[in-house]
Amino acid sequence: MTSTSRYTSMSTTAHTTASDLPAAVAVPRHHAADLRVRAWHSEPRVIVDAGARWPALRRWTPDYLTRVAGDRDVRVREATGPPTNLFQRPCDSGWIAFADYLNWVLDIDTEVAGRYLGDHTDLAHAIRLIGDLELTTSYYLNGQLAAVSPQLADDVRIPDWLATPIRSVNLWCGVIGTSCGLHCDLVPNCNAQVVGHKHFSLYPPDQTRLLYRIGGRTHCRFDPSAPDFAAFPRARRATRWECTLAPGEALYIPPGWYHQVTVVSGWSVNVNVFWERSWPHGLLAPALWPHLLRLATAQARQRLSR
Ligand SMILES: O=C(O)CCC(=O)C(=O)O
Repeated sequence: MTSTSRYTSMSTTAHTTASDLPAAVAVPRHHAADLRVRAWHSEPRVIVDAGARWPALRRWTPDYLTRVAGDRDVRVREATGPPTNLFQRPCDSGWIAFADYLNWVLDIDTEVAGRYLGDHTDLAHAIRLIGDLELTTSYYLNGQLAAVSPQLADDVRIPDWLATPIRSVNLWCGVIGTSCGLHCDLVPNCNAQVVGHKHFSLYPPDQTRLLYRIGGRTHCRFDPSAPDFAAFPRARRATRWECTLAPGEALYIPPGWYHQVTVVSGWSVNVNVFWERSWPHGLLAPALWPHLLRLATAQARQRLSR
């Protein structure tokens, strides 16, 4: 990682921004005690107190993260330009000490602190700001939490929303404007915020036709953070849901729901939990059937080859 020539002068260009999107449905907000996750039919929910008892919430300061995990090697995605849509764009990945990665993150956090007077919910502002920084290279950390650090894994509490086994628990850490790109997962997902704020644009599985999926993949070409309705006209008709998570809050994302997740604070750390799918999950969404069939075939092949 280089620490030079990251910042150059500000520039402005005319383009469509997230503020040009049609109004969205606000994801309903619940307390954990009231949450019922149903396999057949479910919708996203923000759980406002999901992380209330996580030790991570009070422990994960830069000093603590550096002390307990700073010398661990972590794998980061690396791309030229700003850190937007890092799962759709060509990326390299490489290993770096967590402390060095955190230094890069906190350096940018300091840089934006002087300029960022937003309320940490404004997606368009976050995207504009990271564009203005003109990063020549950007990075995103995403790895299995226990592999990054067993001690950090002890600081989280897995929600008991579903009876199926846990598939993976992942750590995400990035700077303002970082996003994964619009995609869906085929398994139930809880995304819990520990440090900073993240914005979620979500679309139900029945909107698939309007989102311009890439080939047979679960990623989309349409980008809600820079909506290009000339190239993707059907997307204007797509029903979008949205929410922003603050520390201690979590979002339940049912299988098949498309989501684009974007950091809207200087830096962000969050943890996501994937559960195994119980069999009815996703069956009511025909757009997912080809993916589910592929998944079932791959699993059957795996079992046969054992
Ligand atoms: O937090 C992110 O950037 C991406 C999270 C995500 O894609 C997920 O939870 O499925």
